[in-house]
Amino acid sequence: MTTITAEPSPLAFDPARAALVVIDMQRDFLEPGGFGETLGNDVSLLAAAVGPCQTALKAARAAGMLVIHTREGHRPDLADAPPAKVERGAPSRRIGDPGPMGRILVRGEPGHDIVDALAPAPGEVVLDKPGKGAFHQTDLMQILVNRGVDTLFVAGVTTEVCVHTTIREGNDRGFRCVALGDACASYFPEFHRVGLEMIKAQGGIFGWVSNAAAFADALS
Ligand code: C5J
Repeated sequence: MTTITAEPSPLAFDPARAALVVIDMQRDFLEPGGFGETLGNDVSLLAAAVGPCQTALKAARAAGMLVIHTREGHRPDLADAPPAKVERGAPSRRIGDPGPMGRILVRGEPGHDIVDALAPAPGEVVLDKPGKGAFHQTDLMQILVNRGVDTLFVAGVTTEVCVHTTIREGNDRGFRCVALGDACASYFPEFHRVGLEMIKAQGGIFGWVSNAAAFADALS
């Protein structure tokens, strides 16, 4: 067992029963020309999470912890993309439309890849998900049960969308969920700040908030 400094309280955990889940650090969200930019966002705001994600990945790999990378995206025929998602809003390009990094948010396209700086290592789980939450329509629960995982450290983008949804899903499924705050980012700095506040409020209503350096310290 080891203990991580976190809010609202320190958390003791067994690294052998924990996983690092890195959410959607894909070119489609972090680089110009992808899904994030089609929605009118300044994608450069997400770059702040890359260094802390590298710190967390290095620590988890050194500790032999289960590492899971997720990717949000859809089948090329969009059969798994709800029309309510595809038709929403007024993006410059819709899901499935061609863009400079291939078709927007479609599996197998360059934009769907994880950014080079955070490329999965051999043997790490890469989990494709059609929704915002990593448990929705994926085999994540089975993977975690098979490994006896009880604690999730969650990093990635965006804080208030896919990170939040995954932490809420994980909490309801009985996992202790810890957001590594500086390893998460949002197109909306205020949403990032408040998103982290929401997790740890009320005694940790659905989890804990820590940071990448504290995660590395706990594993050293
Ligand atoms: C969004 C995500 N923001 N990965 N996806 O649409 O948070």
